[in-house]
Amino acid sequence: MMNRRNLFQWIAVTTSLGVAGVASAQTVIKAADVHPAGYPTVAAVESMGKKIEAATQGRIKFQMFPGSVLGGEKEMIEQTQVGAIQLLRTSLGPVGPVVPEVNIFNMPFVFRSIAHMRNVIDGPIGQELLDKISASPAKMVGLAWMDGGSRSLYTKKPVRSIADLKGQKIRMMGNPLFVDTMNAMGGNGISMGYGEVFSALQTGVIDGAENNPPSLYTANHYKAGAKYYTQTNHLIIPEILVMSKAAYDKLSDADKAMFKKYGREAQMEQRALWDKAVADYSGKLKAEGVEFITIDNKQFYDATAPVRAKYGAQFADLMKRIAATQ
Ligand code: GTR
Repeated sequence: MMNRRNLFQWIAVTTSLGVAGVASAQTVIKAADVHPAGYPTVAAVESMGKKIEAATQGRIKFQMFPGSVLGGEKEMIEQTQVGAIQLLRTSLGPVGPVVPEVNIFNMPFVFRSIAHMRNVIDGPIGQELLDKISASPAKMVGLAWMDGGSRSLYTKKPVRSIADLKGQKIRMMGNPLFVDTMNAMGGNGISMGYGEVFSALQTGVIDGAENNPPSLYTANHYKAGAKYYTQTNHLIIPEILVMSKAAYDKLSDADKAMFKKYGREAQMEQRALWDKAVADYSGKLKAEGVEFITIDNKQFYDATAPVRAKYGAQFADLMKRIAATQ
């Protein structure tokens, strides 16, 4: 007769066996994002996860941890490097301090437009940068790109000319390049995590920040007083899907190829969701009383020339190739 103890042992053994009765080790992929459920990046990675679960009949399982539940991007990058997170969608901004080669895409006005950025990331230069991440000592594998649109300023006091920005404390992502960018634009760049921006706005630690409309809306920063959105479009930073090298190295060659294939599909799927999100959230922000201020951004382009010179010197050839990309 099976006593209680045996029963538990039997359950433990049968659950560790596959349906056919052979041991089947299940690989669990923990995916993480600072954005909430439903955000384009989260939705596209979830869809990638479903495809991989279906293709492997559940041998590989996905768990999505959205909304910064595993920490801010800096912390999540560290967790990905040590293998505690297997798949991370992050802005390229905070990857710069870990893999300096990617800073080429983090420079102000390096792309002429979002269409230009997309052509670059979809083409050979995009692939080269993904490969540089994988070849670097950072213990991460570059899988695919995502779209973060373009970033503009949002402030409590309106910025209608470059002079209005003078001395305003503006939160930037954690990368010295961005602090230099804001300082060159006349503001006072302050580096902090995304999750701290809301209270920093409320308490007056900062006067504003900069981001795309979906982030401004979903992170509620406009509710903390940042009601003026000045269309500087000073940064067009692609986002990235990286895998922990420890997890990637454990995959078979066929599984590695599958992650890359579905990663690329996620890149395209996110883009369609993104364009819709930018339109939808811009409308919602306006409905909430956020004023969109148009401004000639040539003055911001000119002001940031020293930043491109400082950080771009090491990427001179690449900058030429980016400029030559249609
Ligand atoms: C968003 C981006 C996030 C995060 C955030 C930030 O646009 O999608 O990955 O980097 O900006 O400003 O920290």
